[in-house]
Amino acid sequence: MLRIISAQEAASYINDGDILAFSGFTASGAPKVVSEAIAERANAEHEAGRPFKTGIFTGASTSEHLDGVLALADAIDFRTPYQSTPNMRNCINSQRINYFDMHLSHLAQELRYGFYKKINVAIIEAADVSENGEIVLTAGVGIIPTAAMLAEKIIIELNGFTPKSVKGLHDIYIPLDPPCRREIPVYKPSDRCGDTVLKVDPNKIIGIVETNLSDGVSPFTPSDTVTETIGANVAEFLASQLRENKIPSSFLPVQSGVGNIANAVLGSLGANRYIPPFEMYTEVIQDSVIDLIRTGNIKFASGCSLSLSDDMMRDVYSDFNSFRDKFVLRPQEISNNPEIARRLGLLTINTALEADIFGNINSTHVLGTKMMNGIGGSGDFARNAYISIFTCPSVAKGGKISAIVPMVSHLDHNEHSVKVIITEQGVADLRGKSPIQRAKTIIENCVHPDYKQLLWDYLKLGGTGHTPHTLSACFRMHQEFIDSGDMRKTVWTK
Ligand code: 0RQ
Repeated sequence: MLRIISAQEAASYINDGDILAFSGFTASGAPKVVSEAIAERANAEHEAGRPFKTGIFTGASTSEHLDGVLALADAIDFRTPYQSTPNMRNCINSQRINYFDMHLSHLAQELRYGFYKKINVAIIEAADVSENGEIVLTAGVGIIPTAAMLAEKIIIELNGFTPKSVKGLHDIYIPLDPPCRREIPVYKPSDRCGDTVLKVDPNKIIGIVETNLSDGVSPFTPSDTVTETIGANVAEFLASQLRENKIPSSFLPVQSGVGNIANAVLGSLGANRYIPPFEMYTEVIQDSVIDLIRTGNIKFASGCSLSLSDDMMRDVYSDFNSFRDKFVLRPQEISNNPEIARRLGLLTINTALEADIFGNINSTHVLGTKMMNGIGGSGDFARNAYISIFTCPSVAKGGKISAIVPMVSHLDHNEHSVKVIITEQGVADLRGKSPIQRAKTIIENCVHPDYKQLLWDYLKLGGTGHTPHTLSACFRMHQEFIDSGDMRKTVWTK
C-alpha cells in the first residue's frame, strides 16, 4: 500500500552526498515541495555544523522551488544539464557549484551508460499514481523515465493542479542502448512509440507527498520592435525558401527555442500568408504554440514540456479534450533526438548571445567567462537541422555590446552547424560560403550600424589565411567593454 507522507518526512530520507534526479523540463513538471523541504533540511544540517550537499540531475532548467532554494541553501555540489535561476547562476559563476553544461538529449543515455554517479533518489511530480507503480506525469517529462529506472528509491509528488485526465498526453519510450539500438520509430511529429504512463517498481516508492501548485511560469513580456523585426525576418526568410523550392511546399516541422524572440518568431510564422499550417518537433511548447494551434496555423506539436503560463495552462487543462490530439510530450532524448531531427528535416531556430563574423555562435558565456544558462537543446537541434537558424538582437546593453564580434569569446555552435544568422538588421545566409564570404555577408546584413565600420576595419588589419583572423586583436572589443564599458570605443592596433 503506497503511503502518504509529508514533504519533511520525504526530505528526511535524503542524506549528505546523495545524488538526486528530478522530473520535469523547465519549471514544468519539476517537483516543488519536496525540493523546498530538502533545502530546509540542508539549512538545519548546516546550522548544526554538519555537511549537506547533493548532486542534482534534472531535465533542463527548473524553478525557484527547486534550483533557486537549493542553491540558496548551499545544498548542491554538482549540477547538470541546464539551469536558469539567478541563485544557481551566481553559485556556478563563483565556483561554489560544479556545473556540467551538456546537450540535453545526451543525459539520459549517458546515465544508462554508467558515466555518472548512481542515482539514490528520483523525485517525480505526478498527476496520478497507481498501487502497481504506473505514473501519469504532469507538464514535463525530461530524463525521468531513465532516472526512475536507475534510482534506488522514488518519492512521488502528487500534484492536484494537473487533472488526472491528462493521461494520454505522454509517450514514454526508452531506446535500447548500443550495440542493440534500433531506429526510433518516429517518422512524423505525431507518431507515438511508447506508453502513456511511466512504469516504475512500486517497491522503490518511499511515499507520496500531496500538493496543489501551478508551475508558476510567467507570461511573456510583450514583444518590442527589435524582437518583432527578428521574427518577421525569420518568417520572410523561410517563406523565400519555400518560393525557391528549397523547402518542400508542405513545409517542414519547426523547432524553436524559448523566450521572447522565439515567441515573436512563432507569431510571425503564423501571420505570414505564404507559410502553410505546420507541425512542431521541439522541446518546449510555449504559449504562442497554443495560440497558433487555436488559429489552425500549427497542426501538431511534439515536445518535452508544456511550459505554459499559469492562466494558459488552466485553459488548456479545462479544455483538454480539444487538445488531446494536438500534442505529445516525450522524454528529452526523443524530443531532441538527432536521428529524428535529421529524418524529419527540422527548421531549427535558436538564440545566440553572440555570433562572430565567420559564423560561430556563443549561446552560453557572457564575455567568455560567466555562464548564462547552458547550451540546452540548441546543439541537439542545430547540428542535425534541415536549416539551422540562429537569431539575436544585433546589440545588447543599450548598444554598448555588439552581439557580432570578430571571434566568439566561447564556442557552442561552430561554423559547420550554423546555416543562417538573423538579427533585426537582416539575414545572413551562410550556406556554401567561404569564411571571408561569410564575414562580408554577416557584416553587411546583420551588424548594427554603430559597429559596421569597426568590423570592416578588423578585416583590414591584415589577417591572412583561410579564416583571416588577427589573433592579437580578435578579443579587443570584449576587452574594451571590460575596460570602458562600451565596445564602440574600440580602437584597432595589431
Ligand atoms: O541580460 O537581462 O541582464 O540585460 O543576456 O539576453 O536578449 O534577454 O535573450 O532571454 O532570449 O536569452 C542565449 C541566453 C538568450 C538563451 C540566451 C545579455 C542581455 C540580457 C539575455 P540582462 P536576452 P534571451 C531551448 C533552446 C541557450 C539554450 C537554448 C539561452 C541577457 O536563449 O540560454 O538555446 N540559449 N536552448 O543583455 C553580454 C552579449 C549579450 C549579453 C545578450 N553578447 N554579451 N551579454 N546579453 N547578448 C531552451 C532549452 O534548452 C530548455
